[in-house]
Amino acid sequence: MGEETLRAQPPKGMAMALQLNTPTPKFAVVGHPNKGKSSIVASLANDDSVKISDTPGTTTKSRSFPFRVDGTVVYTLFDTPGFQRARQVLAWLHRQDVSAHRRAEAVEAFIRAHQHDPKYNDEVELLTPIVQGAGIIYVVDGSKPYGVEYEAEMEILRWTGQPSMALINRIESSDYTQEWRRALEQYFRSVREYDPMCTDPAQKIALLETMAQLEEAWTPLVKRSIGLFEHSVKQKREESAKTIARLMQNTLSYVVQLQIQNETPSEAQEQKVRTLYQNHLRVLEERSQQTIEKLWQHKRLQKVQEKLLFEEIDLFSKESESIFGLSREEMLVTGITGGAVTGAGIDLLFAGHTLLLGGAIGAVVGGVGAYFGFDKIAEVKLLGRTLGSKYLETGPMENRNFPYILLGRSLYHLSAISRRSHAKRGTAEIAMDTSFKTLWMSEEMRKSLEKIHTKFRTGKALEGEEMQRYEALILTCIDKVVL
Ligand SMILES: Nc1nc2c(ncn2[C@@H]2O[C@H](COP(=O)(O)OP(=O)(O)O)[C@@H](O)[C@H]2O)c(=O)[nH]1
Ligand SMILES: [Mg+2]
Repeated sequence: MGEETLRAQPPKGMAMALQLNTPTPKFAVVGHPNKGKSSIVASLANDDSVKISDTPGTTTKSRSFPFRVDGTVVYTLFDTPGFQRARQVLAWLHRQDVSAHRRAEAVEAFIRAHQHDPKYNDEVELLTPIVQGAGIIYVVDGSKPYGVEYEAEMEILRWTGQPSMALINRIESSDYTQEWRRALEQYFRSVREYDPMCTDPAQKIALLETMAQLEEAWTPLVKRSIGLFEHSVKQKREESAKTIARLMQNTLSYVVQLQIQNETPSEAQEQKVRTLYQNHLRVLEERSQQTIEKLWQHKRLQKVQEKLLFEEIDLFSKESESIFGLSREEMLVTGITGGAVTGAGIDLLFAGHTLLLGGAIGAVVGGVGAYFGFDKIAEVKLLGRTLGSKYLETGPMENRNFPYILLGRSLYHLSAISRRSHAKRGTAEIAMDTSFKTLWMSEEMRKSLEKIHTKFRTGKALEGEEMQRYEALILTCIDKVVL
């Protein structure tokens, strides 16, 4: 047994009472090497620290993953090494020549006899949590044909006498589910399909329902975990809405000042205040994304997100617009109908039409940045103060399109995070297409949002009730983009 198996996780408060009365349900996820056992544990435990690898034999120790909802341990999963010598183990068991009612004892005897035998390390590791009371979740790859070599594994599991079920995980696209079903149903009362890469809560809930039925004593706790899980999904959405609403308010109302000594600001000073402004908005967006990743329990992702996932959609990069998927015309329309037409707005509208005709507009309006309006996100103003100090100031955000770009990016990020399975490793390519916007942005929604964005632009904070209304609007958008 790995050290971590013994690492007690003290339950808190209400959880304590529950745990004292009923044993915490435990499930050992077992099977052949490289069939997705660790992936299933990661998905069921909402834990992206589970070791998942293409190399068979990566897991050599059983490791426990307590699944907590709001600090309450509702069940514990064991990730285990795969069977290596199932046939020899079964032969050993047969040699014990015991009758059916003593088979579980024979398995225990096997573990005792081979505790320190490296040859049977993996079998000892995987059987230990089972003989200590864990239910069995036997995992197979339904994209590979069934074979008799699995029968020794299933037979050993049957000898333990523990409640058990089988999961068919299709790693590749070929489909041998039917033949697997016929074989598995001979050994297991319930056989289900499960895809650890899919994050639809409905799939997980259906599996939990089956797990709840495995053992009567576990039913209330596992059922409770379903309730808590559903509640936590709702809570994550609400917290995400609050986080995004706060980001919007903080970004759109942000103002930065730079004190200067000279009478007329230099080009460099103006550039500096612009850079300060933009960098701060980037930091705000980054922090908001980190908050959301943490909320959705992507601990690992947090550290690598810049490099792996999101560098393509840097807030002020030219790619932002195309990734967000607003056409140039649509962006301009958003800006124009959003409120009074500003000078910059008219310029943009003009520039936009020209460019849409395919002219070399760069030379006329000063580059793509100007065209998209990002150079005019906020005017740099010179403010005089008493006693001769002068300030360069920029903010709040004037660009009418910007809020929708930022909101779109936030929703897209959230959608990607909520769909990212905890079993997923490595880089994911994410590319927003134009259809994304249509999921959450209707004309009605835009109008409601615009009323509030207009207030943000004045730089004042919203009253509590107004902010709640804004959060509710964002939650409506979230419900449309999150599974
Ligand atoms: N595409 C895909 N890959 C999977 C799936 N399940 C597992 N894998 C991959 O298969 C490999 C082995 O998975 P792992 O969970 O480590 O298997 P284990 O050895 O049984 O624990 C890893 O590269 C996983 O990313 C699946 O449902 N779909
Ligand atoms: Mg593994």
